[in-house]
Formats: sequence, C-alpha cells, structure tokens
Amino acid sequence: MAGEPQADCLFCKIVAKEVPATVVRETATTLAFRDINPQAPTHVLVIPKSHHPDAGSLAAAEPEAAADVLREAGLVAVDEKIADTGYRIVFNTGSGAGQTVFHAHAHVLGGRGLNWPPG
Ligand code: IU
Repeated sequence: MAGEPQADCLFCKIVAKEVPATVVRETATTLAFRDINPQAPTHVLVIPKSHHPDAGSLAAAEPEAAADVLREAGLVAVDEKIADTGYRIVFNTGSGAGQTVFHAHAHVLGGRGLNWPPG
C-alpha cells in the first residue's frame, strides 16, 4: 500500500532506526539527516517518514507530508545558517536525473556558491 515501509528501502530503515544517520531535525512526519557524501558544506536530506518513491508521487498521495518536507527543508536552512546567503532544495526524480534512492527526499545544499544551471 502507498506510504507503507518497504523492507528493501534504505531510508525506511533510517526512519525505523535500523540504519544509523546523523539526524538534525525530526517531526511526526519527517526526518532530516546529514548526507553521507556531502556535496556542499551543508548537505542535509529531508524525507517523509512514509514511503513514496519520489517527490511527485509523495505530493500526489500525501500533499500534507510533501508540504511538511518543504517546511522542514526551510527550517534546516535556518538552523544551518544558510538561509540568508542562499541555498538550494533539490528533488532528483528518476535515474536519468541522478536519483539513486527511491524514497522521496529533498536535498538541502548550501554554504558555498551554487552554479546555475546545475550539471
Ligand atoms: P539521490 O538524489 O537519490 O541521488 O540522493 C541520495 C542521497 O542519499 C545521496 O546524496 C547519497 O549520498 C545519500 N545517502 C546517504 O545519505 N546515506 C546512505 O546510506 C546512502 C546514500 I546508500
């Protein structure tokens, strides 16, 4: 069923605390933790606790949880003191766009200059 934990999903295991992560924020519906392979001085992932394969399917199935993820991404930026200098929220969607973990997640990136267009 949509939203249910998936046994083979790394991020579901992080939500279940079966796999460790450096958690920086947690709410009833979301978890934010540091990316293990940071691409910027601040690189935090914000995920819904429910399982959806990507941001679009999350927003379609649980729009309130999608809004929670966005709100938490903004609060991560405030906590990390990158809100004033500028930061990026990225949802890689599909393997062609670089998605490697198929549990919806927002990358929050900042602390350095960010080029546009992205690679
Ligand atoms: P992507 O948008 O699906 O490519 O992002 C997945 C991210 O998950 C990527 O930046 C990885 O470094 C990160 N990650 C992690 O933080 N912890 C892990 O155990 C694994 C991947 I596997």
